[in-house]
Amino acid sequence: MSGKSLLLKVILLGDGGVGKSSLMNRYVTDRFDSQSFHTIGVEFLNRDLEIDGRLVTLQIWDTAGQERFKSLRTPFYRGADCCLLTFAVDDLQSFQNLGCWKKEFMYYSDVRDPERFPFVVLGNKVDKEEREVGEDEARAWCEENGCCPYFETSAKDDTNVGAAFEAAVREVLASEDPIDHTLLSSSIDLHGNRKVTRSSCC
Ligand SMILES: Nc1nc2c(ncn2[C@@H]2O[C@H](COP(=O)(O)OP(=O)(O)O)[C@@H](O)[C@H]2O)c(=O)[nH]1
Ligand SMILES: [Mg+2]
Repeated sequence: MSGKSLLLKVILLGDGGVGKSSLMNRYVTDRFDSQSFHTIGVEFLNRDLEIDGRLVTLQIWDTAGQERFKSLRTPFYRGADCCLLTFAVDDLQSFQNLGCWKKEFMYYSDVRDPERFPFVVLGNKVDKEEREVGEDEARAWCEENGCCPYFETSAKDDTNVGAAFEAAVREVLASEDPIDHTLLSSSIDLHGNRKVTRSSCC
């Protein structure tokens, strides 16, 4: 894809181990590696896509390690256009922490219009047989928390990963004035060298 695109920054938030880095890497590089993703330590990856005839550069920020570097939260979150709240369907605690991550994001990101800020919820690892969180339960949480779209994903099987990121773009395009966004050339950026660790909310 060539030409100018709209730059949208999306942030993956959620407990350590739910699959944030795996989702980002599945979407951007179409790969899944059960061993090495948590050692790559990239800050963000870009992927270009076309949604409803518009060229978009999705800049996906992976938030590992923020709990150890609290001062980095604000610059990480600031300027985000959408937040992907992620839990693993085989990890009840990660689901129970969603509200906490949402609150933390609102607090540190300093968004202009909290009521209208777009969130998308991802229940990851649906390929696993043992579940601790049902789809109905997750959908009910989304209804109660601003009616955000919900996707059951698997970074491993590539289930709904593209659909979830595309929904994030649609949410942003539907909710915001696109003049706010920077125009960019198409590119893929590998940036940063942060050591990735398990994180948990609050
Ligand atoms: N079965 C399964 N395992 C996954 C999936 N996504 C991630 N994982 C595994 O879960 C672990 C944590 O994933 P990672 O992406 O590092 O989680 P993060 O800490 O949220 O970035 C790794 O061993 C991944 O291979 C998935 O969709 N299905
Ligand atoms: Mg990670």
